[in-house]
Amino acid sequence: MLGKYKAFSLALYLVVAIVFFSTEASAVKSYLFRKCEENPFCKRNRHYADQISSLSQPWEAPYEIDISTLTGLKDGTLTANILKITATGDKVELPLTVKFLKSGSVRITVDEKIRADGDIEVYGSDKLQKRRYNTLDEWALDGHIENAQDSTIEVTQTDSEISIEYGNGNKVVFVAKPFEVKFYRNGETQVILNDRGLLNYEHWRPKPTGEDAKDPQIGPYELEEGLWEDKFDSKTDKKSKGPEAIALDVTFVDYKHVYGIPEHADKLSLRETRGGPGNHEQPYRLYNVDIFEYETNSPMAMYGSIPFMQAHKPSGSAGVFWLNSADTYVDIIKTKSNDEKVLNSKQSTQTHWISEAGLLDIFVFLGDSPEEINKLYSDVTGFLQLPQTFSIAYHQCRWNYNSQDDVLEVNDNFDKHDIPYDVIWLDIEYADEKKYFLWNKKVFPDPVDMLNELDTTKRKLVTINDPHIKADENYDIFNKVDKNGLAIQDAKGGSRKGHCWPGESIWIDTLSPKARQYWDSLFASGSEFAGAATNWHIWNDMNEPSVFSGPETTAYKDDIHFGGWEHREVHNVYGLTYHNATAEALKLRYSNAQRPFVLTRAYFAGSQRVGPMWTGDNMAKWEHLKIATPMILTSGVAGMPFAGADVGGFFENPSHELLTRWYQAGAFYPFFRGHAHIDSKRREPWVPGGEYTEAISSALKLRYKLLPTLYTAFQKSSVDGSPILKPVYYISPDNEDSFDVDDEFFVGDSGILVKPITDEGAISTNIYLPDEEIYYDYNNNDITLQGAGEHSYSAPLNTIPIVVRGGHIHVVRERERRSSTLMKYDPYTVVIYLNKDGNAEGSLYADDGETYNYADGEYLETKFKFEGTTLVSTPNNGEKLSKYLESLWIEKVVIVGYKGDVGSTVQVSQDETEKSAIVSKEGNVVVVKPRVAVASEFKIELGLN
Ligand code: NBV
Repeated sequence: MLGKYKAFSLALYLVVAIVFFSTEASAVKSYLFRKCEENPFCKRNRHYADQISSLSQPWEAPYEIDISTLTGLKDGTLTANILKITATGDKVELPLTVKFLKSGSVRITVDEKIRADGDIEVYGSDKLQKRRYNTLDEWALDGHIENAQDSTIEVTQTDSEISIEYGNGNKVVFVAKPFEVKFYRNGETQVILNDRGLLNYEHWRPKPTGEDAKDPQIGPYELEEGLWEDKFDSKTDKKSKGPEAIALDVTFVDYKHVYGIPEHADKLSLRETRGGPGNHEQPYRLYNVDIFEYETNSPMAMYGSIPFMQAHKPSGSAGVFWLNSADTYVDIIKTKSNDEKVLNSKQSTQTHWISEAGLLDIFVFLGDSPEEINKLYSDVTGFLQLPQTFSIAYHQCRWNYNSQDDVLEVNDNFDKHDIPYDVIWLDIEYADEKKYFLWNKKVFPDPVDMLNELDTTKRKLVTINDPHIKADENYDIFNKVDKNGLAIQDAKGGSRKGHCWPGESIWIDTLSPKARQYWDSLFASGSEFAGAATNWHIWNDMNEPSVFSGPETTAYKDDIHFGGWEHREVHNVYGLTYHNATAEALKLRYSNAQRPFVLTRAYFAGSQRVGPMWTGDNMAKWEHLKIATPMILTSGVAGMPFAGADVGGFFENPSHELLTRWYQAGAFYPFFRGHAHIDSKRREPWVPGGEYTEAISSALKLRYKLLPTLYTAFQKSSVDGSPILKPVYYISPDNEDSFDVDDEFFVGDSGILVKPITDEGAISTNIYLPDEEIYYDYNNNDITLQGAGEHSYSAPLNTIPIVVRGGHIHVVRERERRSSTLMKYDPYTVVIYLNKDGNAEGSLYADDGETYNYADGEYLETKFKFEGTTLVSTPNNGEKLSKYLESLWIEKVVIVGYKGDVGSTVQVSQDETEKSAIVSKEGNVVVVKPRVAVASEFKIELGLN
């Protein structure tokens, strides 16, 4: 029986795959993905907004706080009821909870009483929860959130409003009628919720019966479309829980720029979405989908969703986190400065958030700088997991390396060409008929041997693992997942079947603890797949989830997950649950002796705790190279800084020049991987040859040299949530001209400013300097640039435009090795770029780059400060210093921009001993060879001899 069915399903799969994934036509299949007006919940809310904004008299939103229900402050929390007055005059109770967090943020949650009490009818399925999805905290939040102490909060209440002072200089006022929430910081209004009265909480009501039955609860500005059933692309979504969308407007007062809400292939400073020159017509959509051949400069949904937006203005920053994992659209309008409706008549940004289901759950963050907002957001959703050093080195991937011999040959070729790399990757073709956890033994006869062989040069292997499981009764994993109910279920209660790479498939439901336990067992050490190898890591792809035969290439919204949640409610967080399950399984495999590495394509808020993401299937086109920079910057702004884009472009074949320029940009991506489609030609770094390979090789060597600087930036991000690649406005928060610069970036706090070349044939560019500091040309330290504005920079093929801002110190390793692990014991060079006053500061963080021992205090952390003629290091190390950390030393100090004479020796003091060291000066660059340990304090004084 299955045999016949299999043949049919294979044929169908081939058709589906050809239609969706043919490389012939290279344009996004936009008809597959729903525009706002094709997605009824979005259409209803945009329509509501349009109607209200066209009213000639002021609009009074039908929501109010019933002040009599307000409870006293307890455990940093206030509660009250919001009442929604429906078209029929009924009052719907919407319990409001306001939490003040210890970190200084506010969380506002609005539930729906009748659903929370379970007093509703769910049509068509008895397996579903009646309440709105309320366990998203478990996935998206860090789990260690503490509420503020009541003594730090001051509540004042009148009949019409509740005013609360909290945190440092923050105040929030809840206006009772119509419901509105205003946030202030330092006396200025910052953020207003329901400023425009677009709050729309679709309450439960009985389904109107009969063919043409009208819903009596529909108000004058509301549409009835799609409340009870939703059809798209010949698929019908039986909306068992009826209408349940939520929407709210959020105004950022006096803010001209907003950022974040990845993932979109668009600019860093978000555009308006209601039309007009340079603007979008469609709202930004957050819905994890396997978008194929995506277009650039678009608000279309992509593989990941982080519903976090940051706003910045010279006097401060703000952030909003809309904690919701359902299909979501965000409209953005910037008011004109002469608009009389706008407060203070300055320019503000109005946003409108629309989600199909779930709770209304919103966090508001106020701060003085963008970094402060990153910290507040990460306090809630968690910090980046400090990665292993190898994972921030270079990764070599393609779809596919075809056999064990192929892998080992590529590995050897790197050595032959003297090019460093750390990880080789295997795509889906390694698996026997795409049955993950089973090797195709014909071409990979002895994978464990291959892993061991790679280990001799300290290289690692990553294999791909997708959430679809081939429906094949001879595949043990399928049987176990299917029979034990560990797959996503269809509305009828069986495993949801659909099509993906292996043909007919089912999808593991990683919301289920049992499914995760089973997943753990598949990665256990000693398993047939990878034996006891310790250099094996994982890549999670297709975890939106991608379902070729499903609506919008993903799962059906009325599918069911563990706990009785509809797929609709958890769609955007599913990818995180799968990514998390894989990373937890690897932790168990390695008994927590090494940090897991798992790359993901789909992600949500909180994924930063698990592992890196990449921007999916880009194309070998200049415009894709260009858009990768703002995409990676946005990811960092939204708390997911370990991000990268396929170097070279996934689809099609890059010219040698494009490949070279992409490696030069990629050398700075936090996640740095070359990757290519199965139909593309080989393009490993040595393939183009001549000047191209030379330039690629030197970009790769630069990456390896900078690993200590990057690792220091990663560590900082792991404790304060700051981006690894910083948008220019982070460095010049007062300079409005810099707020939309997104074609260059700073590397952590190193002062290194990179402007990748992204135009064909370009041999020079303009670097924008955001301030009046001295900047040094990284490629020729004798050249300086100064003055806010654009500076021309010559960049022939072998040159990456890089300048370094005076006043910063960064640390590098200069010995060239085959992989990052082989650099582990190498000495450091401290590089100092002096500012206008002749001073500079910086830091270095180091640990074993592999284990969690740093959490027990096994790390080095040193601050460097150069003033006038003296460099002082001040270690602030962890409590335990291993022999390894004590062995780390500095062989060279380079001081750029030093004006004085240095003589021939300098004084170096460390651990109460003094010695002299050799010094030399050429142009404005001083080089000292001090031989000092990193672990203890030292001082170097110039100009004494
Ligand atoms: O597994 C094959 C590819 C993979 O190479 C790519 O990186 C993913 O984004 N995968 C998508 C599936 C098919 C793409 C056409």
